[in-house]
Amino acid sequence: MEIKAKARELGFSLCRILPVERAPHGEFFAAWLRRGNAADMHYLARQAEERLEPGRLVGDGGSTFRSLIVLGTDYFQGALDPAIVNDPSRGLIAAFAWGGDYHEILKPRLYDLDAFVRTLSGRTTFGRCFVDTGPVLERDWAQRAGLGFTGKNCCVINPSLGSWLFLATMLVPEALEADAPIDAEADAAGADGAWTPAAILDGVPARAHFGAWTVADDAGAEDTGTCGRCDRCLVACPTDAFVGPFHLDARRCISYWTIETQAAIPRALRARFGNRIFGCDICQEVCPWNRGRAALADAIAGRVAPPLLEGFASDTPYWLEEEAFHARFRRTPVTRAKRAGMLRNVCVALGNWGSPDAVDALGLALRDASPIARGHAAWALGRIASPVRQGAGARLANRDDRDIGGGNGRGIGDGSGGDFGGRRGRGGGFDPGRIATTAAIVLLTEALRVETDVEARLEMRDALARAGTGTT
Ligand code: B12
Ligand code: SF4
Ligand code: SF4
Repeated sequence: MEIKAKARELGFSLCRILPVERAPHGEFFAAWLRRGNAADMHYLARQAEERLEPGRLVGDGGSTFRSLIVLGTDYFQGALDPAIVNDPSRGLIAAFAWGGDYHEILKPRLYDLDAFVRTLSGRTTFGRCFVDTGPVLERDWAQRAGLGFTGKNCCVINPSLGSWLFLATMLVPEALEADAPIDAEADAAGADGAWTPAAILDGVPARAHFGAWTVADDAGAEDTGTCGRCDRCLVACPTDAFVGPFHLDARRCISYWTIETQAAIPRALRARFGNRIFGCDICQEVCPWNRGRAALADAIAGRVAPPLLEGFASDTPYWLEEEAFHARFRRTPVTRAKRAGMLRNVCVALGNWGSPDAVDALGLALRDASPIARGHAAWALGRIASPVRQGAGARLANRDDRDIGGGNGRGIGDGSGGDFGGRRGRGGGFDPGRIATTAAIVLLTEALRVETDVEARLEMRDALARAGTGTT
């Protein structure tokens, strides 16, 4: 069909067409919202009726939409070397954000596709194009159209391409020749026959078998995909964000906390974030459907997994200064989290790294304009200062404060050795870990004295208490 060929020419990997109807799992979405699983993503509740029934969306000139074109774009660029993934001194950015902003890249392609459909039909009004930008249940439609099957990790998985897919949709007034829709009801029954949306909301057993999905490719050839009894993604999620298969509670998801909100990250979750500073790919990385694809060229590793301290250096202060942040991340999805949000995320990763090398950087974050960032810096310093983490036990109580040099407010990487150059401790031998630990406590004490913001002050007080008692 000409439209599909055009979609491919424009760079879309998958394209299927459906008649406009009610979303197959709209009620599941509504119940998910009612349960509070959307956290603070209030925009999801807007235009609720249109989201469940795209036919309610009107085109310009009041035109009615009859067809939904569903598109998928493969964004896989290669797998990161495990040595980088597991390096706590680096911050990991989710793969979808390794390139330019996908909204900016895909929207013009969608407009071009709409222009093509217009030339075929002679239409003079515009269609409506969405890529994560409108009240459309993109995954539900992608599954219904047969772009892929719904994995237990909630992602749409194409049997050939895996789940590294951007989804997009386009509503047009033409009644186009449609593809045969996947029968969601039959699929949802599963092999055990009891996987109703209500059961999924409550959490069906992770290892239950889920039958098979027949997914058609562009040429109409059929392929079968299924999670079967696999539960790797559900088990691998470090924050236990899955209530069960197909059901994610955003309030526990790293992706939500590091991208979608500027709020304080719940303390109980922070230690589980590891070095993920923007989004999270764990539930996709472990998926067998994503195996066997090429490795990432080393050249871009520095960009997608930057050393955490790099953005604090005086010549690249992108975690600290707005201008440097925008120069570094301009036109990439990372700007969604904003500089202060990213500094917050980086502080969490630095706390999880737990290295004395991070104390200077956290000292700078402690003076940031954002109270949320300051609070998270305090938390991180508290972790580094924790005697448990340093393995120093109660010895910290007898620390030698003369180990600490004076504060000078200078950045790291400027040859000054930062605020805490430190001197040799009397008699006990040089122990950089202990010096930094003590430095962290001094920093926290100083900050607590001058801090006026309630949240950050509470965080500092607690971090100091933790440092004193050795709990993390
Ligand atoms: C809000 C949102 C989030 C939230 C909530 C995610 C979630 N699982 O609900 C957060 C911030 C956590 C998030 C994270 C991510 N997101 Co997001 N997100 C969205 C957004 C804007 C809305 C999704 C939504 O409505 N969620 C509510 C739940 C209930 O709906 P749903 O996940 O779409 O699931 C539907 C179907 O699965 C179906 N369904 C439910 N149960 C069942 C059972 C069966 C048997 C079947 C068949 C279907 C089915 O019903 C649901 C409602 O229709 C969409 C864009 C859009 N407009 O759709 C992108 C989108 C879903 N996100 C996307 C991506 C890439 C991600 C991340 C991978 C980013 C990252 N690396 O950090 C992670 C993945 C996390 C995960 N495992 O889901 C892609 C997904 C691509 C794909 N292959 O699936 C989308 C489509 C954006 C895009 N245009 O490409 N995201
Ligand atoms: S994106 Fe990460 S935190 Fe969110 S559900 Fe997947 S593994 Fe869990
Ligand atoms: S990891 Fe296993 S259960 Fe999860 S989506 Fe992939 S196949 Fe399905």
